[in-house]
Amino acid sequence: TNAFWDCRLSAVPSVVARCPRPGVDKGPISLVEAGLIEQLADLGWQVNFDGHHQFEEVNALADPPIGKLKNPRLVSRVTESVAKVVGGHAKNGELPVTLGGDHSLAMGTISGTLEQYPDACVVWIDAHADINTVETTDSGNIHGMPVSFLLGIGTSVPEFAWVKPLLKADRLVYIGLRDVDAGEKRILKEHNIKAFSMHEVDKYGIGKVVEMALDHVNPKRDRPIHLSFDVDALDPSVAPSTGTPVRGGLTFREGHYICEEIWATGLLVALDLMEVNPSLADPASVQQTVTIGCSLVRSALGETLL
Ligand code: 5AB
Ligand code: MN
Ligand code: MN
Ligand code: MN
Repeated sequence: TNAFWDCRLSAVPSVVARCPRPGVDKGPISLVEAGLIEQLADLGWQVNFDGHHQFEEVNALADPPIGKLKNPRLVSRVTESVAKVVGGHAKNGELPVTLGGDHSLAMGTISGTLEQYPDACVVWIDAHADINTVETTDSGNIHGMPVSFLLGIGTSVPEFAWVKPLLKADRLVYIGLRDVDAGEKRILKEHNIKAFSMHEVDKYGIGKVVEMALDHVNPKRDRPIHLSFDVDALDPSVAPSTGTPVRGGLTFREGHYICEEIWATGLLVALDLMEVNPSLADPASVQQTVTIGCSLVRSALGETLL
């Protein structure tokens, strides 16, 4: 079973200069400081901590926007190096856990996973679809775009030529959406991408939604799973310290249930826990968010209630 795998915990920060919310790079290390590595060791994992990647040298690059895209060179360099690190760990049979940080990092983590497991599917838990293209993005924030790069849709940006379109639209499923831009809605329809918004969570309950999501991307339950969990999928009352909170999100239990069910498949090969930003909120809210970040990771890595 997966329980014997090594766990390579790869804490990768975000792109400090990229967004108007500079603190997101402190997210990863705060989970480690809160004891995540010891907690995973208690679950039986042998954890190798890659360290806190700072990418200062890349931060010093002159990086004017390309079109609307903010800090494109920095994001490209960082995510490309993350792709190599994650791909390398996957190749060793380790299970890479990437703590972010900006969700643009998923361009790297998912590229790394698909390089090693070409038939893997992606379960994307988020308030947002993160599927804007060069054409549709309004903010120019690349954390709102990684999925389009992975799918190879929209005009390609030479700076991101390293990203191969390895993800197929039918290998991707979303849960938790509630703040999807108009252009993104068009893309989801056009490419027939399966998404369970909070409306479906309300209607069917989280148990049925996770089952339907897995039936879509993994009907025979034989494909490796990459779980990319944006903490803003949770309701801001549950996880307040994040850059783009949206009300009406998943409860504490719904978030953990998703992680527990993915673990129970025995198919998890990579995990991202993204967008924890301890610089955004009062100390109690930060502590609450970091604690929940740790418990989501534990649930995805085999912690059970009984
Ligand atoms: B996150 C927005 N769609 O493109 C955009 O937190 C928000 O990784 C993106 O999900 C949110 O800027 C990105 C308005
Ligand atoms: Mn989000
Ligand atoms: Mn996201
Ligand atoms: Mn966010």
